[in-house]
Amino acid sequence: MQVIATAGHVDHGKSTLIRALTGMDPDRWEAERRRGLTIDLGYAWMSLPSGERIAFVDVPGHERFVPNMLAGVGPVPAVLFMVAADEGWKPQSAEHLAVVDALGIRHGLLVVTRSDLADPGPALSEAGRLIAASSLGQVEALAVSAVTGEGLPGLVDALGRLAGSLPVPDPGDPVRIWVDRAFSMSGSGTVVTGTLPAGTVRRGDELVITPSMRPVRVRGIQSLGDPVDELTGPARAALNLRGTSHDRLGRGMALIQPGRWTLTDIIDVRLAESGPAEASPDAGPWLPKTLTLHAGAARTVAKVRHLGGSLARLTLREAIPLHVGDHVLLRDPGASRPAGGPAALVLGLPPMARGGHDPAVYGAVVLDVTPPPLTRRGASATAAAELGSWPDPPAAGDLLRRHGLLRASALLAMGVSDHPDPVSGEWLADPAYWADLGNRLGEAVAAHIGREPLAPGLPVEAARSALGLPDRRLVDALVQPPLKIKDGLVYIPPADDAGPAPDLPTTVLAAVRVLLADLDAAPFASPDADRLRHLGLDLRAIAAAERAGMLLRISDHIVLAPGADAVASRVLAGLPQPFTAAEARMALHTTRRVAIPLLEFLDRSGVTLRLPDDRRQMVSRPAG
Ligand SMILES: Nc1nc2c(ncn2[C@@H]2O[C@H](COP(=O)(O)OP(=O)(O)O)[C@@H](O)[C@H]2O)c(=O)[nH]1
Ligand SMILES: [Mg+2]
Repeated sequence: MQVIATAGHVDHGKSTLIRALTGMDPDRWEAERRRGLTIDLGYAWMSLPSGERIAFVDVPGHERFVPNMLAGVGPVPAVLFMVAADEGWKPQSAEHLAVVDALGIRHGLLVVTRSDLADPGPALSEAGRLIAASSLGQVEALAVSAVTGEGLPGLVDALGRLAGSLPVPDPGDPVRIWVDRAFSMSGSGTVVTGTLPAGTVRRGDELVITPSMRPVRVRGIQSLGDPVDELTGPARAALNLRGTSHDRLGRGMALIQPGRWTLTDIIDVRLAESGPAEASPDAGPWLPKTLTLHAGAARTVAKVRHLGGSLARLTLREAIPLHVGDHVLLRDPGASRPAGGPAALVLGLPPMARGGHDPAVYGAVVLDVTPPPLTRRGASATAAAELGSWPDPPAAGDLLRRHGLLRASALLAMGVSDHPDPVSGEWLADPAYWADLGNRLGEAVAAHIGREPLAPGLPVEAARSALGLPDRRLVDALVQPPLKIKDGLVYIPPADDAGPAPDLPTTVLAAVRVLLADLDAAPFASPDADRLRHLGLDLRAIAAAERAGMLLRISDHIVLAPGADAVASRVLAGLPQPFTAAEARMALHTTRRVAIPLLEFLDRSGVTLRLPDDRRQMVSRPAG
């Protein structure tokens, strides 16, 4: 099945065409039929010659009912965009196209209706040109008359091609049914209908209703009028629910698969690319303080905080189930500005698409559904700089860089299932943050020894709280040599090589052991000033450690493990002679900060000779 929504200005023949295609009247209400005006969403369906079925969601074109239109179009992958031959492009043609574009809908047909009333040529070319500049791009275009029937067989063929070209979502995708109706039916109880964009729902499934997160059981499923045992999206669904009554349900709620969505009332978004008209990139898009946010069939009020560039933080009045990468739409309901006004700058459509009328509609992509609070000074700018580099949709690595640590289940609820191996249990960590935590644990243990030389070690709970970790098991996973953990204490065991312990204060000894463990993993990654300071190693302590033979001091600021100079000279002897400092740096896998003082140290030790052109050459081949 495919689900396709209509779009287009009021009275351009949308409902009439759906009636002609399906034999069903999408105008369900008596008032709609009496007035000949679609007010609410209508539903009708047909079978293509291939057997594939198409469910139509017919939307109102009148500007007063744009919220209903949005609820219909929000969850669908394709639209039938209609323009009347005798009227041409109109304000709601522009507004509906802006909506389609903001939602990022990429599939559709252009149908010029009422071709018996006027030459469809001008409407075809004007609408085709405007649509081509939207997310729909080049679409197949045809002219029809629902009155004479002309063009209808061609439209059915085109619908077949459109249906065949639509992406096929994975049947295992998480279920999120956007509710557009809820009612009670004698005999079956509570029924909700909605669009299921992807995933599979089965009879007997337990789903959760947002925003209350109350669980409900699917007692029965109907689709296009027939009972079915299971249904895979895209589809129109009517679900008979146990565990709730219809008056607690309504449009904009969603039925979601537990654990697969984040119910959130605060999100970071990227607004759609602004057109070339935007004057100053630093000023960012002009945005009202409050907008209406539409996601799927849901609608709520969003308080807007501009972060910088095209990035904004939105605080929602009601929580909505979202994934990162979801397209949402922001609308200024009160806005009616002259075309080309500031809001037009972020519309991403050429001015003509707006038909001289500014619909004040913004598209946005959700980047983070659990954004960290912006408390520190300059936090907005930092957030904008960080989010600005994220792809759409963001991946696990991006989210981890921002959050440091995340449970795999939380990431799944954000809509990201691919992730690196956990560091412990289901905890995922950003590699740089994790390495930093490991360093800080060593520092915390060394500092603890300094404060309480006689204590057997740092309690795990104290370590957890010192590092601000959410789970004690993360401390276990962070313990690396020389640290050990036993009986709930993290400690540094005495070195097991025999010989008298160097005559150093316990604090210095503990800190040096932590340093040597770093250098064991990366022999030429000399600790930086911060690391030395955090470990409590000042110049005096370093000099004492050097006298005790535990560290090799290359310069005031560069310390390595004893023997690192011999290792370096073996590596450098393997290079084509003479060699440059850059070649040495690469061979030693280190930075200029370490390579230059190390080479100077080797010069002084008579291991290398510095040539007039600044290259170096080994003086004597090492024995080993
Ligand atoms: N002559 C003619 N009139 C049409 C055609 N399609 C629709 N109409 C008329 O146009 C008016 C608006 O149609 P409707 O389907 O309600 O438009 P909607 O608001 O876009 O759903 C109605 O009076 C229809 O009878 C057509 O192909 N030819
Ligand atoms: Mg209609």
